[in-house]
Amino acid sequence: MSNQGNAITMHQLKEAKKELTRFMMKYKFALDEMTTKIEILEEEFSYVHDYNPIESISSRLKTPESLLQKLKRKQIPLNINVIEKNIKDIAGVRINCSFQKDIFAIKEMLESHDDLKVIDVKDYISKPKPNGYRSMHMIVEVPVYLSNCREHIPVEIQIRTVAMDFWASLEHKIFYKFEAAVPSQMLDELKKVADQSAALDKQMEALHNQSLRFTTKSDEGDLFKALSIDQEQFKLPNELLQSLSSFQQNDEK
Ligand code: 0O2
Repeated sequence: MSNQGNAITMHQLKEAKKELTRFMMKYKFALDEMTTKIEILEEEFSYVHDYNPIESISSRLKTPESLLQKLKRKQIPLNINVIEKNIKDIAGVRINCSFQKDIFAIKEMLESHDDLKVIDVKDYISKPKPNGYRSMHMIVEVPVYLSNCREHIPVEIQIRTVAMDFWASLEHKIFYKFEAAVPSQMLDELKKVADQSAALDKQMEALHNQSLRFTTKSDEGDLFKALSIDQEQFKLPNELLQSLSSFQQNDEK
């Protein structure tokens, strides 16, 4: 490649690629931090509570093509500092839950972490989008420790039920297929299905709440026999449990 006039040299291209890689790496580290945090919440929840509210966790880094499209759409100049200030969803985590109440519980848990800074919340559950889209969106800044500094990197967290996720992925596929020009009859149907799906979510949550009020004989029998951590069963001496209970009773007085 020539170095004359405005032509970009191979060296400049290599440097630009290096800068972009360094930039994207920070988001990957933030994603790793965030995913670990959520996996710990998930694990702790399943030990301490009766059920695990997290069905699945997935994460993604925005692809350079998708980032470029977004920059063009929003008319943001192709400059790393400007991108950093304006685009907050380069790192994204999606949490799928069983029930709507879990979404709010997870949101509150994340808000209570002092090392995270919540910079934006969009609650499309209390106020769904006109097309029927439902989900909780949070942008949180995660501290990332690099060799010579600490940076606060934004991560977009989308929290939704499995049903909301099913709807969103169908709607996304339809939108992609029709290149955004979806026939109005299909848009109406999508909205109807979103509302029906939300009603079903509510009914299933109510059923689940009813079932939590019942404890079966076998639940009670198994409860105090062993402590299970990381798929390992630790036999639970009755004496230890009894003494801990009496300590707790004294503390409560
Ligand atoms: P992708 O492929 O997920 O990266 P923003 O453009 O982010 O600054 P916006 O659009 O107000 O501002 O953000 P919002 O409302 O928080 O939505 C961001 C993301 O939520 C989208 O990301 C989608 O993933 C999802 N989303 C929002 N609305 C809809 C919807 O109506 N249908 C579906 N299926 N998903 C939606 P991106 O950047 O569009 O794409």
